[in-house]
Amino acid sequence: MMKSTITLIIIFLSLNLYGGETRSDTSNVESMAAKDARMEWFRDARFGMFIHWGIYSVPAGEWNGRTNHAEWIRDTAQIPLDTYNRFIDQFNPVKFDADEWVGVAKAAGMKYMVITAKHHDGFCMWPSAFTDYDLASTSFKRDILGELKEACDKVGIKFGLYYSIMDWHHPNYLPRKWEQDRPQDLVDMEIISAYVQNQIGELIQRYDPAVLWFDGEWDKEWTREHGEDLHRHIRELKPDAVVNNRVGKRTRDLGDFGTPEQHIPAKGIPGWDWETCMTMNGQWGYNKHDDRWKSTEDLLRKLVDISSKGGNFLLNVGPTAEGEIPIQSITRLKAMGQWMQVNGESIYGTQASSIRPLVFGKVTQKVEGNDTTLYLHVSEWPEDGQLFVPVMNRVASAFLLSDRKHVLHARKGETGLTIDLSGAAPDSVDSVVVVKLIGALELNPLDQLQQSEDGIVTLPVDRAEFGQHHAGNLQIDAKLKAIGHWNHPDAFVQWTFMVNNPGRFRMTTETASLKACSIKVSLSDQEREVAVPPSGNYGDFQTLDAGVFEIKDTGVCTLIFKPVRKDWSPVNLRAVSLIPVSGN
Ligand code: FHN
Repeated sequence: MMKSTITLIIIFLSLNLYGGETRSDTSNVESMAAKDARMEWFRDARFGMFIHWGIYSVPAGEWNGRTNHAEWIRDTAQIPLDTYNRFIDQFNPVKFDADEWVGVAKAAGMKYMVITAKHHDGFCMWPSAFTDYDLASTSFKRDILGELKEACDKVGIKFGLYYSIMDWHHPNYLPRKWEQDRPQDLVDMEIISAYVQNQIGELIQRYDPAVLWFDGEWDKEWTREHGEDLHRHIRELKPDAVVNNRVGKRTRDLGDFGTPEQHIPAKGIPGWDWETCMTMNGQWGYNKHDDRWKSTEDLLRKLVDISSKGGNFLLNVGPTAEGEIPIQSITRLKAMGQWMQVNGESIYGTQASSIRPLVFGKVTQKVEGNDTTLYLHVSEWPEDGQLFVPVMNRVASAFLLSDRKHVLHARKGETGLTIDLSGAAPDSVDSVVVVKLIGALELNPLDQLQQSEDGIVTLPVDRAEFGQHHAGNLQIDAKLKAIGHWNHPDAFVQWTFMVNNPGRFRMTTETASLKACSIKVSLSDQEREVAVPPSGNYGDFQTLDAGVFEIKDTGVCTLIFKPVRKDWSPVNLRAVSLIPVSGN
């Protein structure tokens, strides 16, 4: 017999059993120092495990012959509630072993875990006092979240909970558009807001989560005010909780960190804590058919890329209904852990580096007292054994992180440091060179791209900047020595350079692409769409003449290449040249 949810909520609201005023006038403004102290572990952690697990794992992605479902299956397969609820009786994860799961995360080098306590389907993975749509209604009578929390505490991993505000089961939440059989006039977001606050209070009391990861906040009926109320409620119950930006409406001023999903912001999100969450294959929840597994190499490069931009990586696993993490996830995480064993120092507790993109790889850094340590992540071991970094500091020492006794010689030149690398790369994916600098980082002020004596301006790929934080995977393809993965039509590429001899220039570049498309080229006050004919292969480059542009004045110039959205198709790009032309 369904408990009377509405009555229960009114009771708990009046008794405030799970604490805190539902609306409090005292807004406690947290000082920057207090926030830094609260966020310190999160910023140091850099790497966590996301877990999507629920009764949606029972069908394993399959329904009526289709095999591309996952945690959204009740909606994507339009399964009526009473049919979907049969999964409750089938959910019996007898192979679930919290210590085993936490051991996988620990061995991978992960420092925190976030598991779905309640996803959009509304099913609660704990015994809740506010609904019987919960784990207590299954035949599995153990406290899954409690066992995970205990296992995390044992090994020093922070335990976090994901909670979806959107709730496809609750009678007072919006029914799905295809659910014509469900009453459409019971929607009441005040009841939902009270239900959410009561359940969050219950979760805090039962499991003391270090992170509260909200999701499903996008329906307009969940307002910013609901988010503010919930956030205030959390602060009152657990002042040190780290809360993501989806508690409200994904703004910077409500919640502690940004949550780019399935992509890495091209330039990070400066001035804000952020965390990229990503699936390991193509789905969040378990799908036994989905074999779109990212390689270990790709996952490691993503971890390094994210860390180099000052973000965290929340990497997802989708366990089976029996309670097992897929072996494909386990093998990748084990391999990542082997790299982290040797190189974790170059990830944990590091910050984004202000050094421009370098062709050999990424840079993370640590400030220790008055000095700076650079971690050069060399993914392309230079054939000439020379590693250039445009910084002007004196060097205290340089060595391989994989072998501290392997001391490296660093030469200080007019434009920066050159480190002599000897022998083969210690790691096939990412070898870390440590450079201990004296003092605060000193970038080379003349590192600006300059026009050469003969008037030519050469703009190399490793000096390109990438725009739009949701620029997808736009990046330098070190093997092709080209800008690649230019999938997102909002992503743009730009160079900033100095011109001492203005005039008229013919612009050429080298492109490789499969389909015809166009690029909008902006230079100084000119803008032009340039057709890019296909070269047939991403590795077959052809010279593209972008026409003549005039630069009227001396000073800093910016050249921007932007996709023309219509018919956009990824283009690989090599160096751009501006060659002076005489006459009109
Ligand atoms: O709809 C959810 C999805 O199922 C998954 O939980 C991701 C993970 O962050 N969040 C939402 C999609 O943005």
